[in-house]
Amino acid sequence: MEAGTPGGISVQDEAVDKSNFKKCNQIAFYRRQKLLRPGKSLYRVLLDSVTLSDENVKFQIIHEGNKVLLQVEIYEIEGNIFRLKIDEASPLRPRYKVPDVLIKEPTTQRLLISHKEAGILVLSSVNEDYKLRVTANPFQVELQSKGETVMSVNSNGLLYFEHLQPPPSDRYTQNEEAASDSSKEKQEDLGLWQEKFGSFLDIKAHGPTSVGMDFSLHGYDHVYGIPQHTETLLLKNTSDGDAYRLYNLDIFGHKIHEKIGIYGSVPLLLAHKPNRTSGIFWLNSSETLVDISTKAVHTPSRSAAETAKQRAVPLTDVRWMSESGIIDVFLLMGPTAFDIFKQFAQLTGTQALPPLFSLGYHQCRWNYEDEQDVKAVDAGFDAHDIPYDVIWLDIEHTDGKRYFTWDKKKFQNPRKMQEHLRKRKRKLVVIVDPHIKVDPSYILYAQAKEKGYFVKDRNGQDFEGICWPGSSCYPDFTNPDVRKWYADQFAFKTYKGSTNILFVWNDMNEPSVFKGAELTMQKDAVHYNNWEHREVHNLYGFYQQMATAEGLIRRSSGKERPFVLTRSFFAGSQKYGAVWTGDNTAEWSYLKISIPMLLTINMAGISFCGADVGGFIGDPEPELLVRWYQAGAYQPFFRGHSNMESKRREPWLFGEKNTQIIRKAITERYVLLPYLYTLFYRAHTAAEPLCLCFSPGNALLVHPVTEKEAKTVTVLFPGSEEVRMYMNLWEPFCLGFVFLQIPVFQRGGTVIPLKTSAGKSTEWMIDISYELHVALDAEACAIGELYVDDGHSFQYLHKKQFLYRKFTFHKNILSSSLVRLKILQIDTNIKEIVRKSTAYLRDKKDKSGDLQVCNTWSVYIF
Ligand code: NBV
Repeated sequence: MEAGTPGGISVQDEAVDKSNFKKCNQIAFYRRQKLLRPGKSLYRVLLDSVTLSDENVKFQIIHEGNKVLLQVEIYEIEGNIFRLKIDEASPLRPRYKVPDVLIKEPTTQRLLISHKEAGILVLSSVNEDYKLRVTANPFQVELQSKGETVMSVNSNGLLYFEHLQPPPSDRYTQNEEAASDSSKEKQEDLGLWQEKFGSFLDIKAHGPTSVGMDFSLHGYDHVYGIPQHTETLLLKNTSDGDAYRLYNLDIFGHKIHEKIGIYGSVPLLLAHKPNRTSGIFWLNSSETLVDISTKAVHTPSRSAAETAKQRAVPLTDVRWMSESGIIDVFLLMGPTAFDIFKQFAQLTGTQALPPLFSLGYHQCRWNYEDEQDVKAVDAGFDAHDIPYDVIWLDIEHTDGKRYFTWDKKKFQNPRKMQEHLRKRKRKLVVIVDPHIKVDPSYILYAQAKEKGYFVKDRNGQDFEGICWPGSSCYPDFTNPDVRKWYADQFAFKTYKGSTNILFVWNDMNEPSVFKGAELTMQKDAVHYNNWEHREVHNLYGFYQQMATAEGLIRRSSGKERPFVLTRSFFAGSQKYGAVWTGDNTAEWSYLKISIPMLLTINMAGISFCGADVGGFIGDPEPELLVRWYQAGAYQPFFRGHSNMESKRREPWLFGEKNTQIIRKAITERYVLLPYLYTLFYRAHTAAEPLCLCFSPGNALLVHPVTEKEAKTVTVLFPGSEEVRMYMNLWEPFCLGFVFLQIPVFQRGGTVIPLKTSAGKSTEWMIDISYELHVALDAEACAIGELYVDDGHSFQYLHKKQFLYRKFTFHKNILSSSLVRLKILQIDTNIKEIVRKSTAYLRDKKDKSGDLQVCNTWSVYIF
């Protein structure tokens, strides 16, 4: 992937060299686990060992083959969640248990043992709604809700647990000469104590440590989640190919419809059937593979007469396999999809409330060259009357890729440049990658080296890898002291040339290591408390974003909300900011796949996500760029970005017609911000994901156009029929039916708050009035809400300084009730709008009889 350029490294081989990355069968723990086929499990419960406490039920299970004992703990957690933990009963050394992802130790409820005989143990939840039926031989757990089996655990006998062993004395690594060729080959094939991939050798100091388990989801044939893959929303059957891989990797030029993991992972899978949604959260940060297989099972007939009518019920088997750690799995029982989102947020936290500016449009490029370039691009937006909030600087703004510094020739006076932007009510985002240039005169390197803050290699030396600055070391963000030190680097007096309009972008934090195995860090590198990189790999980016967000909060003495974009993420990353889908390509298929990819990330708790508008790699044709703006305008994080080798693509470079459509798309976004911000408030406080059913929130249904020269688009309204709409990109017009540029619908029964017009940026819009869009349902009613605060501080939290109003339209009157008020001025404005809207609607009714009612979706002209 890399080629030399002066001062560092540059990339640009657009095709992925697939041989750099493993296929499933090149992963040793996967091969080992796959030797275990579905069948009767060799694990048996020792019923005598069962103990019950307020907190949990514990018992031991024994492997009939190797006689190793495992300790099982079952917890019921408040809010319809069950937790199953399995660890070795007496491990040689402690195994890794993922810290810092759960926001607190979950509150447990006492389980009751309602039955214990004949090899069966039945545990009941306090309210008796749920029962866990534990079968002793073989060990299996069935989770029932009011008599209905929802999920079963280990019913295919795939519980797999490699216990820690001392290294065998005749291990061929120690006695290579003596080992026979065939035993060498066998060992290598199983990859127990070492594993080769190309020229890379992973030495496993603690030997094989893999864990796995199967779950059967009864009645389900729709499963979702486990980002990040370039795949469809509905997860596919993996029986005939690769498993879904959760291993954060930097795959430049990644292809679509592949199951290899890219950049970030959230090990949460959701299963949906008509009356129930369930979730499996597999809390493990080592490399993980997920096999999915859906089949139809025939339910046993109750009587001979029924035989002919045997019902085929779907069943989805999900097999999780991780390289290391323990089994720590949360079974989220819903029963609704919204309950699942709440349950996951109860464990891992909700979306941080972003500063309002970050919901505006972001203009990025690798790279905006210098101060003049930044000013010119900024001025271009005003000259072309296009709103935008943030301009971004990529790696070239630094002094030789030393983050927290500036290239002194190109950015002679970064503060002055920021003051210029500040006057224009705009912000700056700069990139801060994790790798640190090996250079004793670079203060960051010197300090971290001296304090011992870098990740170590297996020999105890600082791990060195190649990245943009050349030879680089990697801060060990898993260490709380390192995170604190890193956060301190963002203090205004330490980060020279930074001001409070500067925010941060964390890239390359999988971590990306050119020339490393699969272009990432060696698994045998060593972190804080002696944990190997293999244990924490998927957490590296999560921790860097955590430390960065903390730094931005601290530089404002705890007053201001941070904005941090990260490429790599894990469960819980929503607490620290936004994520994006990485290096996509300027092709129609990438625009199309970005939609299910973003919906999947949303389902996994991270609402603030987006894809590079236009496609990062290559040059989009104008129609694609325009369509991408139209889609991006309705996605939570909205940033145009392009690669170093792509042609410039500021929105006004494609002729007046295209500029006009892009202007319209961005302007619509700004007009919609009150609604979007309210949705973020809901995500933040009530864990409601921003985008579901292609819709931001539940009031709008957006159907982005992802096809070239689209003339029609078929829209499937939730719970309703398909409708074909006619499209015209260049000239929206009406002909009996609605003709649109892109279809955006408002659900009947909703009120959405908007601004009456856009401004140059969010800060320019403070005084622009609000407007309410009311779409009535069949009963001529509608409801909605609006959240407003100062848009940047934590005062909404500490001093409850915000406005939250609910709107109701009923019996021809639009009324609004105050949920919370502290911002008087805005509220007077809102009350006035409500009064005027009611008068308007009454007037309309008087003139034309009944108000127009729309019981499904009304068209919101875009
Ligand atoms: O820092 C340069 C790029 C960045 O523009 C892009 O958004 C990241 O995903 N970065 C990757 C590193 C180089 C990619 C070839």
